[in-house]
Amino acid sequence: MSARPTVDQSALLPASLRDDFPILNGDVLAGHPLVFLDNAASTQRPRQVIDAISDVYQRDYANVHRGIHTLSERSTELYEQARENVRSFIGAKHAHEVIFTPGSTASINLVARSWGGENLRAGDEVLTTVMEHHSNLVPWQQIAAQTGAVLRHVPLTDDGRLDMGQFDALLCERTKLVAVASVSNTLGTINPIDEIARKAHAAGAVVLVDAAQSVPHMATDVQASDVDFLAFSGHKMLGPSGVGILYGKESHLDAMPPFLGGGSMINEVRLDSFTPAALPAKFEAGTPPIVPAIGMSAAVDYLNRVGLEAIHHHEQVLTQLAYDALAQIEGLRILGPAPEYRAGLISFAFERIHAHEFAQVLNDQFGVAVRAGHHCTQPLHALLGIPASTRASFYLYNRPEEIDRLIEGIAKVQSMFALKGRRRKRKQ
Ligand code: C6P
Repeated sequence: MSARPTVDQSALLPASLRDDFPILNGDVLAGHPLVFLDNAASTQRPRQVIDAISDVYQRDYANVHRGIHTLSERSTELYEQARENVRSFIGAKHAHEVIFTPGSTASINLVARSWGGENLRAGDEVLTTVMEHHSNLVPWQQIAAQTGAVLRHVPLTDDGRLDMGQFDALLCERTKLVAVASVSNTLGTINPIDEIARKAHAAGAVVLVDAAQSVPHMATDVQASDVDFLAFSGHKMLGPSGVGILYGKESHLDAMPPFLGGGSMINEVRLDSFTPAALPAKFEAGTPPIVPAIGMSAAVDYLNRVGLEAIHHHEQVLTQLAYDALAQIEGLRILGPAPEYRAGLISFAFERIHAHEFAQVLNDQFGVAVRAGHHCTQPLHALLGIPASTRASFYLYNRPEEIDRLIEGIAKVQSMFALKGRRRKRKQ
């Protein structure tokens, strides 16, 4: 089955981009070239990022902000340049509003513990949504249990978008913080962050955006969107694992207590007390993710060269192709809204085949790597009435031919399972 004729493909990025990614060209799965459609979990790295990492270790590595020797100065300079690069990438006002963390999860926990611990009282409300990743649910549950704050959840419309009527109804003077994903990692839904921030601020609430699934794929401007906090991960945007970002407005970060204590985050330590360092060091206790941050900066350079607009358009084409083809498959349920409301990922479920079994065969026999499971959105899956789903997620290096491989694989795996089912019935 070919999905291709229906969609205008002129917005696709050049296929030659793939040459930058050694893993896409070097590896073979199940005798087939690798079709990597698990980019929402983690992306692959271009040679430019791999080289940047290798170069630091070979030429410039030492701990940062500690030594006065040449290598420490060099690695400090690269580390701080990385911060400045990320600042400009997300449109932040100051480089010290960019905190390096181990990833989105760590960034959200930092805000929940530090901002939440300081600002939430019994009866205050944190408004989040039913489509959140566990990383934007559990930290709020934990701090709510400690402070007596109450969690509220914005429900979905029938087609898997945020019910903004309910958002308006739930937002009230008790709401102290709104925590929402810019893109759902399961439904693919793009949420109206600017509108949410505007309304939340009008109600006196602070806004945290879990941008793990949007920063890698579409242009971000934290000042234009007027968000208070933004969290994302390097490994989902061509960078290394082990590094992520917490963006926070200076006024919030300045007023928040340090989250972790230790080296680097202090101004002065006495035996029984300390004074915290200024931003951003206040939130970067211990040795930070030095080389991952420098690698992430190289990933930012790569994304800037290709262009976030172009990447978004490329993914829209792939998503439309996949959606049109998946929608024709009998017994397959697409989760989430129509392509115009979604980013570059599609989760789906089968009536009679478990997602894990399905994804395993798709990988082992057809070389197509997708994710199966609850994607760390168990409450959302429970609401949808399914234990798990299969997810195909796209990035700048994916091609229409790979969507064809996915669709062909699905058809074949479905007929394999149907045959197995018939045999089992005959035996009974
Ligand atoms: N989602 C997925 O397969 P970390 O693991 O800290 O880098 O990112 C956590 C996270 C937070 N928010 C959203 C919306 C996410 O999608 C993720 C990571 C991966 O969907 C791994 S569970």
